[in-house]
Amino acid sequence: MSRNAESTAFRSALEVVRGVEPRVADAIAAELADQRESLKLIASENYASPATLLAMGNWFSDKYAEGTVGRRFYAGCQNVDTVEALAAEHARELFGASHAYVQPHSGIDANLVAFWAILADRVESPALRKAQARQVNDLTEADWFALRRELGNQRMLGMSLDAGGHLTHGFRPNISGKMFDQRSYGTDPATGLIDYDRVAEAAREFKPLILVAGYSAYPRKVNFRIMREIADSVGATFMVDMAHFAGLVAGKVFTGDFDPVPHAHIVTTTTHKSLRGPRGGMVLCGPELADQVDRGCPMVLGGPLPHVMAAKAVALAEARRPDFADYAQRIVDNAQALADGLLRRGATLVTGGTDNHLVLIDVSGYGLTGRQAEQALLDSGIVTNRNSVPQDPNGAWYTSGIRIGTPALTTRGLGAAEMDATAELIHTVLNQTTPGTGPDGAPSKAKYVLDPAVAESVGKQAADLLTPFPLYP
Ligand code: DSN
Repeated sequence: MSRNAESTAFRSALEVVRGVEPRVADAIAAELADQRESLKLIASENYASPATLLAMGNWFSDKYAEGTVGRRFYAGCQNVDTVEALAAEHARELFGASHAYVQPHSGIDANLVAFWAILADRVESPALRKAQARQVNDLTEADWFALRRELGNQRMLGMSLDAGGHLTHGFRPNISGKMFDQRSYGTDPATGLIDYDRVAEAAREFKPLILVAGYSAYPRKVNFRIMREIADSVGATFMVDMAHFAGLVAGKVFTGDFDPVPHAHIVTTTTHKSLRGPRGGMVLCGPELADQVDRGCPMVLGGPLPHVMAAKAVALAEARRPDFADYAQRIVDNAQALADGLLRRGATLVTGGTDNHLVLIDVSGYGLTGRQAEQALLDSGIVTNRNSVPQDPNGAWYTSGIRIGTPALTTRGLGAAEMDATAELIHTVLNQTTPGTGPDGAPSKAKYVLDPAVAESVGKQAADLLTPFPLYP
C-alpha cells in the first residue's frame, strides 16, 4: 500500500472520530505528534505498521467468539475463525511451534493461561481430574475445598524482580505471587549475569512445579537448553516468557540454545514489543498442553478480541518476511552501539553491556535515582522508564536504574551513528542533572535540578536526530 493511501486512511478515520468527540481525535493526533517528536526508548514499546493498526479498527470488534476455531459458544463466527486460524498458523510457522493460542489480551493473560494449563496438567488431585472430565456434579464441597487448596499452593521458581524478572513470575503485586509459593533466582553480584549453578541449586532445594525463565530488564541472552536441563532434573515444567525478545526469536537472532521454543514446555509472549504487532498476548506449546491452553477462554480470559487477532495475523505475516530478520539484527546492533556510546562516556551499565534489545544504566553513578533520571530525560524529549537494578537500594518505586531499548527507534530506521548521538544526549542530561530537595530542604529521591536551557537544547537535538526518519511520513 502506498504511503498516500495509509495517510488518507488515518486522516479519514480521525475525521470520523472528530465528528463525535473532537477531544478524542485531538488526543489521538497529539499522541502521534508526541511519538513522532521524542526519542522513544522504552524497551517494551514499538511502532506497529499501518496495516497492523488498520486491521484493528473494524467490525470484528463487535463480534463475540468464546471458544476456539470451529468450536464456538456463539453462532456466526466463520470470519473470526478465519483470522484466528491465520494468526495461529503464522505463529506456528514463524516460531516452529506445534501449537499456538492467539487469544490472550495481554502478557499477563498469556501467563495466566500458561499457569492454568500447567496446573491442570500437573497437579495430582482426584477432584481436579473429575472437574477436568466434566464430572463436576460428582464433586462434594470437601472436594472443591481440596481442589482450591491444591491448585493454589504450588511452587514456582522465577527470576527475581530486581534482577530483571517480571511481576507475573511470582511477585506480590500480581496474582502469581499470591497463589504460588514462590522463590526466585537472582544474578551474580559481580557480573550481573545469571549463574546457572545457583539456579540449579535453588531448583534442587525448592523443587518447583514450574521453572520460569524470561525477563523484562535483563540485558543478556538466556541459555534455555541449560534451564530446561535444570527443570528436567527436578521434574519441573519449564515455562519461558519471551515477551521482551520475541522479535529477536522471530528474526532468528536468538537461535540454538537461545531460542526458547525447542527447549520450553510452554512459551508465552506479548505481540507488541520487539515483535511489533498489536497490543496482545500469545501462548506456544507442544501437543501435551494444547488442550488445556485452548481452554484459556472462558477459563481465565474474557471473550477473544477478533479485531486484535486480525491484527496479530497481519503482524505475524510481516514478521515472516525476510526483512524482519534484518530488522531484528539491527535492534541488537543498535542496542550494542548505544551501550558502547554510554560506556565510552563513563556510564555504568548492568552486566557491562547488552546482547539483546535493552540496556540498563545504573544511574547511581550520576548521583541520581531512577525517578530523577527518568523525569530529567523526559523534560529533554527522551522517553525511557526507571527500573530497579539488582539489589537496588532505592526499591521498586524510585529505583537506581534507567532501562532503554532500541526496537522502536530501529523501526524508524535509526542506526549506529544515531545511537552514538543518542548516548551523547542521554549522558549530557544525566551528567547535568543534580538531586533536588523536598519542601523541608531534606534530600529528595524524586526532585531534581536541570537547567531548562539544557533540557531545551537536548530536546531540539533529539528532534533533529529524528527528522531524517519520519514516522508515517
Ligand atoms: N510492562 C512491560 C515492560 O515494560 O516491560 C512488561 O509487562
